[in-house]
Amino acid sequence: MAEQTLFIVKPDAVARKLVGQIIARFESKGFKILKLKMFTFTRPQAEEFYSVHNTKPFFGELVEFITSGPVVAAVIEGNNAVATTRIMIGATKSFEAAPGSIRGDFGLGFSDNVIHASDSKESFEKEARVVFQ
Ligand code: FUP
Repeated sequence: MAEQTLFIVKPDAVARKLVGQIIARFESKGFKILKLKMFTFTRPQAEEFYSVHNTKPFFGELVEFITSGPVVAAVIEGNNAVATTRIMIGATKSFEAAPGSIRGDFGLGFSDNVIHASDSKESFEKEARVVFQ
């Protein structure tokens, strides 16, 4: 069943010129790109985007990192989009992510872990609102 989700190519991956390769994976998989935007998170926007983590000890580091440079955000559509995209991005700790996943193939970091993707329909709706207004 067609479903939508959102991913964000994070500042580390944009700086490393991985945007094209990462978007290509979603196109190759069969997803349709509905929205695409390059921008730099403002601090309030980042705090809202990551509000679910605002009591966690790593919140400051997370906001610092995601505001550190431009990102590329996309809304994509396809079968089982939320769960399939989470499989494609791999485990949160890039250094433990399986080879073949985006984090597994392109990253070694933890907060600087190449890509974000919504983890539920509710997260998608909130994140798409924060990023695309
Ligand atoms: P994910 O959904 O895989 O991006 O992971 P989480 O929602 O658990 O974490 C959100 C972001 O916080 C991740 F990009 C990694 C970062 N993070 C840290 O930097 N330190 C931690 O201890 C936990 C998460």
